[in-house]
Amino acid sequence: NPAYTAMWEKLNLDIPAHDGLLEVLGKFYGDIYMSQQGRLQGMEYLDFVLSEVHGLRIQELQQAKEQGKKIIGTFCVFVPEEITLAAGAVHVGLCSGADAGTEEAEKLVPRNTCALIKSFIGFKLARLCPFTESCDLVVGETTCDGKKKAYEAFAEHVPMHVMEVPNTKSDAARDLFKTEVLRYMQALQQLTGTAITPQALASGIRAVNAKRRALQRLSALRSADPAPISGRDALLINQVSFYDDPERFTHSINALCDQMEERIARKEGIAPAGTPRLLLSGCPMAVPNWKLPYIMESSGAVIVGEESCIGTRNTRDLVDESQETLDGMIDALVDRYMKIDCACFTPNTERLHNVTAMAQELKADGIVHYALKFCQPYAHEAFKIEKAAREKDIPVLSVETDYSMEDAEQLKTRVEAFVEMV
Ligand code: BJ8
Repeated sequence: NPAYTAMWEKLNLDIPAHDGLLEVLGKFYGDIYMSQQGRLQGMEYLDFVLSEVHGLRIQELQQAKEQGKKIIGTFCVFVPEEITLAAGAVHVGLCSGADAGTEEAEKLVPRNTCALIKSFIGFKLARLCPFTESCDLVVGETTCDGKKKAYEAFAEHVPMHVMEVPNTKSDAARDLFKTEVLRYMQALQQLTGTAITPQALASGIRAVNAKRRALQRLSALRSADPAPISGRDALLINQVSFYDDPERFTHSINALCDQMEERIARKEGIAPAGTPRLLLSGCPMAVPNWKLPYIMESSGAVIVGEESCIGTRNTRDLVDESQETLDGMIDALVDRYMKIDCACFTPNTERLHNVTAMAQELKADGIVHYALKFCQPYAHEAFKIEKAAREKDIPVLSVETDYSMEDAEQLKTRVEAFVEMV
């Protein structure tokens, strides 16, 4: 499409390298997604969104910019989308799930940095990501050491605002986070020239709650046996939730859930009843990081949930909608965000409860814990998750990997052995 090429040129992408990326991505998607039998019809919408992720969606962002809207890029579910929407801006997730520009990235961050961080830096330095190039502001956060130090280097390449996210859940930590939410509001008001009103924030809260409710509904329907949807498709839905228009997305996911309900009533599924059911837990899997889910589902299992930020960690809690004043809404928002059980917190015992409860609700036969190589917070918590799950007789397979395909065979062997055992 020549219009897209012109748009990508305007965004200063490396056109030949970007064409190559789209080709690889298209093939990868075909192998992993289009090869599935008995997919829900509603997934066509997701196929379309994904095929147009660097096309139509970027065109929409450019149109929004022409209308004076600002585009905000984020890497973490601690950055409140409600506030972004209240300022009339567009909120997109930027963290990337593929190796790109690694050599360049390693000039900015140490080699033993997780693949997710190297990827977002690599995508920027190699001029491959039209989302990053569309951003008027990129918002980082002080979560893990890798990210917070990487943002110092990244700030030399993109306009950045960094939110301080505390490491504990004390009262002082909550106060700090509230200050940071207010500071983010101020930064946005300055950038957009829009004052955030109680009405606008209430509407932002309602829109994001509605999106989270649709994803909660989807998550709950996956407790059915046979599983109504594959883990790959559910992961894709969660991935797309980070860059699609929130209202359109919510509408489409609710329609998909209607289809899932009909399918469940007919006792049909994506895999036969009795297929081993696994819960995937750990680091976020940004698009197009589908390696491990694909390996799991081609080893005779079906994934029934994602305990991750691209999954239930981002959707489990809602913001109280009963507040009427701006300050009341901000407090409600802070309370909701302080419930996030990210491994960057110490202690983070609520996650142990949340993972095992989720495995039980979804009738999972086992948990696959996934940590990216060099990710300290999740590698540490793998031990705790194993112990907490063992106490409930839930088997755990702990996996450490990255975005390369080099370990695919070895992973498959381990996953197959685990699936036979559960
Ligand atoms: S709330 S999980 S999105 S910080 S994988 S970059 S932790 S070294 S991503 Fe996260 Fe927010 Fe927490 Fe969620 Fe560091 Fe680990 Fe890399 Fe990670």
